[in-house]
Amino acid sequence: MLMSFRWYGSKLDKIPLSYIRQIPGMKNVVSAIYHIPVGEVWPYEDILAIKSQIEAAGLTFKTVESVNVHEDIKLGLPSRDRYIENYCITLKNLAKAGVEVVCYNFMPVFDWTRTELAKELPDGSTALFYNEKVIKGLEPAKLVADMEKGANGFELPGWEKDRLATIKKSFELYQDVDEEKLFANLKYFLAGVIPTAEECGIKMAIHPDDPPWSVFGLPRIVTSKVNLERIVKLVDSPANGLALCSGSLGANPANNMPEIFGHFARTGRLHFAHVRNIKIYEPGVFSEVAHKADDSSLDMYAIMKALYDADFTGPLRPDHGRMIWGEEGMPGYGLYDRALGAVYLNGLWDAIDRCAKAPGI
Ligand SMILES: [Mn+2]
Repeated sequence: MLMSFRWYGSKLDKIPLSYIRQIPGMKNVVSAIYHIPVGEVWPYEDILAIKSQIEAAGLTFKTVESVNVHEDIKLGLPSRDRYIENYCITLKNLAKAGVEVVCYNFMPVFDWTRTELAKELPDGSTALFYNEKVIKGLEPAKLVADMEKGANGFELPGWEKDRLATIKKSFELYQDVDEEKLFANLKYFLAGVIPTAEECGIKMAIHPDDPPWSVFGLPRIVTSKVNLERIVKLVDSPANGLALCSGSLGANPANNMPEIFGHFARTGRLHFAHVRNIKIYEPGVFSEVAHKADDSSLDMYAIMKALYDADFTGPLRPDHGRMIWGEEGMPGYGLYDRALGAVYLNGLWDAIDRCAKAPGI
């Protein structure tokens, strides 16, 4: 696996690349072009600019998260063809710059959703928190306002202002889109982009819905192993793969994360891994916790072992971290706890590797 760290570019991210470089075992940066509106082409020069910044810091830029999918594609509107064409040009530009994996998601209207961005944990750290009961009594517009208020002045990924400006209208448009329609729209998108991805050597990686169930009555389909199997077969190509995220899919205890990671890694459809821990308090109520958490719901060792046993060589990153040691950063994306997460995962990997190669020592 290629240990990676998400970075939002020098304008949006206050963490310098030189600090990321100092995380033991850190190799690769996961980033994106943030100033181009969703649906428009990412210029090759802009991709080269961020790549050269990253490489100057001694890291590689092989993974993009995310090239967002325009809402018209998810809705299946006639204008989608233009956006799919643009998406293909962006893929070609990324491939030309050496990018190998492109992550995206297919969640209607909202990206990842939480009801609290700084829930205090028993040790005094804060973490992202989700409570389905709170969502049920909330207007979507209020959730958007709460997310913005709790973001410490950062624009949260997936919660960009232009995306949310038309939220009311978006809800109206989704009245006619159920899960089957969303599957059909995803298939149309994949049929449009996968041939280009194949041709230029890009691996497409769809991120699970977070949380992996319907929010505000909107359809969500990237939620379970059964649906993931269906998605990789919509267009049956090795370029059509997954970005599995333990903290997203794992919020539903019915999803056996080590088994799912192992299965898709073995079948060559796992292109990107997000590994983090959560604690489920009751169905639909969970918080993110440290990677090493004695009181948690996911087995980090079993996930890493499944990836190791499947010879997973793709990028892997710690996902959302807690806020610790007084750090004031973008919720979920501070330096300290994500760095601890990376080191913990590297430690597990090294130990698994050592045991496999020299058992008994
Ligand atoms: Mn993730």
